Amino acid sequence: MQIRFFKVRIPFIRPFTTSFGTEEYREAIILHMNKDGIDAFSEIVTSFLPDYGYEYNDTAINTIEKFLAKYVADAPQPHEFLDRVKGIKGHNMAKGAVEMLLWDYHSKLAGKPLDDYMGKSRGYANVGISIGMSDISEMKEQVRSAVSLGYKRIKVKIKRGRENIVSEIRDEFPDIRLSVDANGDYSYHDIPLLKELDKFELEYIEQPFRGDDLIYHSKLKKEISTPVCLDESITDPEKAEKAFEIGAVDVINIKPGRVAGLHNSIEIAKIARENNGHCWVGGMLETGIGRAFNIALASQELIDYPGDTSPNEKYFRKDIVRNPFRMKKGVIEANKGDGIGVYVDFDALFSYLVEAATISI
Ligand code: OSB
Ligand code: MG
Repeated sequence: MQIRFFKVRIPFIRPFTTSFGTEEYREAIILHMNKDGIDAFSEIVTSFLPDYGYEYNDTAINTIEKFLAKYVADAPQPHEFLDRVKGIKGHNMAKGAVEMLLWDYHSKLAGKPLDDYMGKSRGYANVGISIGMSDISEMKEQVRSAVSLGYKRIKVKIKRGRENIVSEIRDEFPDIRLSVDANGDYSYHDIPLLKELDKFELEYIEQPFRGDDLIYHSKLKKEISTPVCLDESITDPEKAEKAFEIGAVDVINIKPGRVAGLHNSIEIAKIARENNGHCWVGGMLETGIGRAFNIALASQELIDYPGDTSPNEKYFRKDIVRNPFRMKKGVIEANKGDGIGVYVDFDALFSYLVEAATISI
């Protein structure tokens, strides 16, 4: 059997800026495997830089080629695959891409849409949007447009020193469900600064402190009234347990890539529920392939908050799938086709291609 890699580079319509930097294009890696007549796909959600986490595109490809691919030849169930690679530390995004390839394969084999195959689905995802940093007038314009399109929650990126983004947007939009994401830009000494944000009635503040922290987040939670959401810090179900145990978190942004796939994503959603917390599904600026996994997960009844699963047409002029998601009134319906239910547009994919490789297993 073979696994094929396609590295594509898709320019963003407008650059995406977070506290860790600006990206002008998304360099995505698509995985493909054909087994017993079934074509399965998935996407590695790393970027070309180790900026969100330590993994990046080339480490992910390398990890899959060297250490993970051999465990896929007999197409194990996703959880069996995770069990087999337990001894390989970290590299969750590499593992997650392979794990999701197996979910697509098995749901197609079962003849079911992924959201139904995975668990109890409501059949649609409640959708919010993530807005990158730029000058305040441009950000307000994007918020205005998102509100008029019906997004159920608006998240804006912030960083230390740009707290004015919050006051400016809250002033113009007093009633919207608003959140902020700092991608770890604040430090423990900034707690007074973060306390200032309480008056803006944010739905939550996402990842104020470093991606490896739980302790300072738990200290922060004692000082502020705004709920705390963790993204980077929650790398597996055990981390989620610990975060609730020490009072470091109210809400979890679940990204299947970050936690090594959908199996752990569902475990984390259960943990959030058991602890009276909340959870939603985040995004990594994926193509329509990665987005399909996110939408299937976000459709699960266990997921109770609107996520960052906006259609990616605001990022890319042309997707690499023939049936990209469309949002209506803040809702995206899960695909009805087998598996991820998106169909790859190979002309589009090849037009963005920068590298391809095949490994035999
Ligand atoms: O922290 O949620 C994040 C994009 C790249 C890296 C980190 C994050 C994000 C987003 C984008 O917020 C959300 C989306 O995919 O629409
Ligand atoms: Mg985030």
